[in-house]
Amino acid sequence: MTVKHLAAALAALLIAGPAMAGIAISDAYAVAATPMAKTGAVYLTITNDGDTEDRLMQVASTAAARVELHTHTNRDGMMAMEHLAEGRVIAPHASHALERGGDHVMFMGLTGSWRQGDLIPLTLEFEDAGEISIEVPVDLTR
Ligand SMILES: [Cu+2]
Repeated sequence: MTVKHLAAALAALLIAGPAMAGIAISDAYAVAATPMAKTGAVYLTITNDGDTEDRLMQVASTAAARVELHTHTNRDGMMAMEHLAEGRVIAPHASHALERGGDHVMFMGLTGSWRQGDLIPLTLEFEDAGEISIEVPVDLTR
């Protein structure tokens, strides 16, 4: 392989790269009911720019004893929370919003109080994109 061919192969790899990890996180914010609350939630939007579906498998944080991906269900008019043990599939070229009344990252047993502007560490683990770590600002005004 000539140097020129090698360069072309590397360029092809670089172009192919983003399609494999086509997950972007946006509009993330964290809320707790009161400063004394023992639970909190994070809402955010996941965008999959890739050509294949990906799956949010796990969530983790040092900010709480337990962190789980939850959704809300409506059973006979009763709203209940459910642990999404299988995670959430993100379709290719689509966005999925974790929003109030729907999916959320649930923090149980907060290690400290959440005040306006605090940054909450959160790691999202995707099947294909791998681990994405972000810092989520507490926004009690939303
Ligand atoms: Cu929940």
